[in-house]
Amino acid sequence: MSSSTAPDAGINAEDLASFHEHLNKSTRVLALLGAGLSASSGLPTFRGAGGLWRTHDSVSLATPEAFNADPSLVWQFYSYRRHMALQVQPNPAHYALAKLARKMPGFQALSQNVDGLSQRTDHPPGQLQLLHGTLFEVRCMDRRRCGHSETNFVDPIVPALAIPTSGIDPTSDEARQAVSAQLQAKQQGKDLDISDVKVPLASVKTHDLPVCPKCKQYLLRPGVVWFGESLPEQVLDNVDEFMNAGRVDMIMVIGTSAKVYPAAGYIEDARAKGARVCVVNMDENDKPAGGWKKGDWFFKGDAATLVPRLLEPVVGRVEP
Ligand code: BJW
Repeated sequence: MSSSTAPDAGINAEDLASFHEHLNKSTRVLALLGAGLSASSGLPTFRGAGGLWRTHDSVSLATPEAFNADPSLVWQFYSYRRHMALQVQPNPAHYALAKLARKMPGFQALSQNVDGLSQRTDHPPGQLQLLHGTLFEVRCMDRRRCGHSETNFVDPIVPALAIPTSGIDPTSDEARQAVSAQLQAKQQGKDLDISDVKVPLASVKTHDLPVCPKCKQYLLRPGVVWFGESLPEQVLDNVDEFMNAGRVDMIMVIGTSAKVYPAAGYIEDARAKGARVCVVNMDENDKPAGGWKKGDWFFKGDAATLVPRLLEPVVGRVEP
């Protein structure tokens, strides 16, 4: 494995040259995308430092069991994430990948991200496989009989799930004595950060949660893939079709811990089709499950900085 570190000092010139030489010869390329791609846009990742929502491990809220046990808590988690995703912007890596898709018909991005940022670039939808769904589709809990699903960008999706701002009177004693960022935000009428356990969380009654407009009986739920659930059939078919269509030149593994399956398994599937593996990550411990192989690249650092530089020979300059 070649490895490049210290993005501030620039990418190791030899690694960059060998990556560019291979990219220039490539026609069939995959990119497996994870939460680290959107980190510098301002969205938290799942595991590690940003992975705690209040006292809850984010992964533990992403299950049907968590939703069934406490739909209000899980909806508050997803409503917060929908709100956050709508506040932030795609970063240069999202744009560079979209440009690669437009320049290279044999490129497919396999995204585990549900934040909708890639879709807000002009990434062709046919070259973006949303493995874990999207925050901006919601569907009826009764999938089998009702089956309703809809695209929904309404924020908040129902009034009870609004992110509290509750401005306080700036002339009050409370305001004058405010020292914490939370209180100052409150003064200015800014969103409170309900991912912080120190900020009180309103109790939302189940009957105030979004209800299916079709059957009017069951709750709506976020259109994402939770643990134990199957990935969207059409998406799985699209990936299989790509894998079975011939040799794969390269798979770029960008900002993912590559711990969740079947997504992580696509790295070895691509290798089996001849692909060289290029990992872009802040953490060198987040390597592919099968370990490093000869010919792999590891570029350490922020995806938003590295990906545009890696793709520059094909996509040109993408300005930050
Ligand atoms: C940066 C950076 C910067 C930070 N720049 N980098 C085979 C073996 C074992 C288990 C299984 C298996 N097959 C299936 C399973 C079970 C299970 C599974 O994988 N379990 C594992 C935990 C072992 N899989 C499933 O249940 C899947 N369903 C399925 O397979 O159905 C059939 C079946 C069921 C049951 C048994 C067998 C078969 C469904 C998986 C759904 C995952 N859903 C989630 C939630 C989506 C909704 C939501 O967003 O809330 O998807 S979980 C969560 O993890 C989310 C993510 O997409 C996914 C991956 O996380 P990601 O993106 O990698 O984030 P992080 O935080 O882990 O990593 C961020 C990385 O970025 C880090 O490496 C940082 O260093 C890096 N980074 N800043 C570059 N600026």
